Amino acid sequence: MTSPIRVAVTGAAGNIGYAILFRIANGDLFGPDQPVILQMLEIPPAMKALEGVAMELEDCAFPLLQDMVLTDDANVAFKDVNWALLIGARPRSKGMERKDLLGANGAIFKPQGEALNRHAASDVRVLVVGNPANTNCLIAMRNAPDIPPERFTAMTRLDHNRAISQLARKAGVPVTAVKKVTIWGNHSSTQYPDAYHAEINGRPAPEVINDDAWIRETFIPTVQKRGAAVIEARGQSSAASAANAAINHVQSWYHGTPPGDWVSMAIPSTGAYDTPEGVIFSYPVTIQNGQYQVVEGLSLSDFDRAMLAATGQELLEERAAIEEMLG
Ligand code: NAX
Repeated sequence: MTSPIRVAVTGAAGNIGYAILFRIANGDLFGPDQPVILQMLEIPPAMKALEGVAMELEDCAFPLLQDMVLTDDANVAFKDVNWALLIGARPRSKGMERKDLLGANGAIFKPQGEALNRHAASDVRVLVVGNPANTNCLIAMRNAPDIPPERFTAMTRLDHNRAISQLARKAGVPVTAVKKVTIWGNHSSTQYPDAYHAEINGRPAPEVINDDAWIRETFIPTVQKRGAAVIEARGQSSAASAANAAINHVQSWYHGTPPGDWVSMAIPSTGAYDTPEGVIFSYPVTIQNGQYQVVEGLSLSDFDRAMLAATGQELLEERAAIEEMLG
């Protein structure tokens, strides 16, 4: 039998955890022939809830779920893991400044980076979902010096999927007609959802949409603020769509991207398109054989450049706020 892939999920008893674990156990990441072992990390007060989630996983009798580990110790959760989905994070509480939020999360992602460095399998790949995702990812990466930095990524796939849906709806086409959408920069409201390099039914999206004011005044802010709009409507932050995007991110990394399209991934900055070095920046990437590559040769307008500069600047400011945690 194929040997199992070990997947760590942190924040496993949280909302996204509850939406993602069943899909992983069902085989959504690696296909119907690949067994998995779930290694679930929580904080002590959430261990009882995690036991309940594990009972439900057991009650599904998933054929591919070979084993489960439930723990509040990152050293146990990351033992021999091939994939680490870092979802658990400290939410912003009332009156908390951004610097305090960054610091509180640094206190989570520094030790998790160290534990990954000590215990993960040599092929480990990491996806950070917990916010502020890019900077949390930077902290984990910098505290795991023995793991190649390119194995650390943060999630902008939810924003990417949101952008596809908005463009499809505006153009009156199925989502499958929309390709080459990009989310640039930070997973925050400074992100740049780029419709200018996208295609709809093989034609440039701006030509098909033919409404530049809509792109600038409706599309971009709608995607940037969609998370807040979901909270406003649902009373809770995006969970099933975030879990779905995390599944998509890993699927793309594992299986590759199809010809004629790309995906958005926040990765260690390559400096491409004049982006700042030393941060985790979201780019358009194509993926083959588990290796991603930033799409080259896109011509950027002054508007594109200004948007990239703004989100890059925010990432530099976030980094400055947690500099002492960078190992
Ligand atoms: P929840 O508050 O429902 O769950 C978080 C879970 O993490 C809790 O069960 C908590 O006990 C656990 N946790 C906290 N500290 C931990 C630690 N040190 N080790 C292990 N577990 C720990 O939040 P949920 O809705 O699941 O969201 C999780 C994170 O995803 C949040 O930071 C959220 O902001 C972020 N998101 C990121 C998105 C993205 O696109 N990158 C989109 C969705 C989501 O907002």
